[in-house]
Amino acid sequence: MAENDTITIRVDDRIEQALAALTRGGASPTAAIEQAILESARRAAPSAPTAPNSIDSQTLSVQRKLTREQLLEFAERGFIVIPDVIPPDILAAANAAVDERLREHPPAEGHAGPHFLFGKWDEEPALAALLRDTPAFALAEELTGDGAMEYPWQTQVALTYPPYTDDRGMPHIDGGMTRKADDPPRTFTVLAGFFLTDQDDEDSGNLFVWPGTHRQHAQYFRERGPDAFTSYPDITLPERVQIRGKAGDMLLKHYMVGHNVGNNTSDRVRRTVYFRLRRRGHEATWREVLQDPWHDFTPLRPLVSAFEKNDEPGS
Ligand SMILES: O=C(O)CCC(=O)C(=O)O
Repeated sequence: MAENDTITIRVDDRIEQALAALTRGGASPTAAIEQAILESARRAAPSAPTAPNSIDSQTLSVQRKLTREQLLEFAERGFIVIPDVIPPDILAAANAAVDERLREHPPAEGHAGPHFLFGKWDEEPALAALLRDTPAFALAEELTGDGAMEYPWQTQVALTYPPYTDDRGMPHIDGGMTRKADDPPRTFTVLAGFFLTDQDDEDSGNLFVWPGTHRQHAQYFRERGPDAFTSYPDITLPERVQIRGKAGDMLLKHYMVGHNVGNNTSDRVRRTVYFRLRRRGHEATWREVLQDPWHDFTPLRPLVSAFEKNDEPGS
């Protein structure tokens, strides 16, 4: 990361950050100011050291701008992992919220494999905070342009209980593979994932992804038409990779990158929280989105010509 891509945030600066986030979410300016002050006071108060990797909560060094290399990597491979986006107090609160959800909805006794808990954004403040009260949303918005992204309506807690080995060997694309032909697919723009546990070892529940398949899938839908999205596209798959990250890191993944639940042969339950983000106006344009991997990503368009010269829609 280049030095001028990093900024030091002190507790007082968070008032400004929280205000921007809160007013964007539709709150009145007065309510936003009250909430921002309360939020800043809450953060400034000493908290119990429950975070897995405790660091100084008064001063955080976080990346607030994606580098050109990260933008290029996202465009080419379809995903990036940004380290240390989540401060320890927000991480600890999210883990506590997951503990609570698991008390209400535990997996079956002896369960091994994926266990998903879906909730509503408005009803899960400790999970929403991962995206709303950190630099995460602004970082995601850099892919679509300032002010272009919407907050999601849903939260997903993705857990993988060991021992689990994925035997499908195949990716999927969310939201369309089992739809009825007359129903529009539930496409979106970017998957934002937050690691609540370390996933930096091989087979520790890391998400499986097939790099670059967002571009292959778009090519397929240009050839067959977007209404062909009722099953997984018949493409030659590249080698899959495991997404690696530490608790507190954030994944940004292009919607159309093929992915799947990864193996967990570690001795710990894997925890990730996902949000499916849409660019404003996305839903009406799902046919264009499936054919043009840059449809929602205006800032990426000038960067992609190097590897997309002969592969642009309409060429
Ligand atoms: O378990 C994971 O991280 C992946 C979940 C997944 O593939 C999905 O929700 O579409």
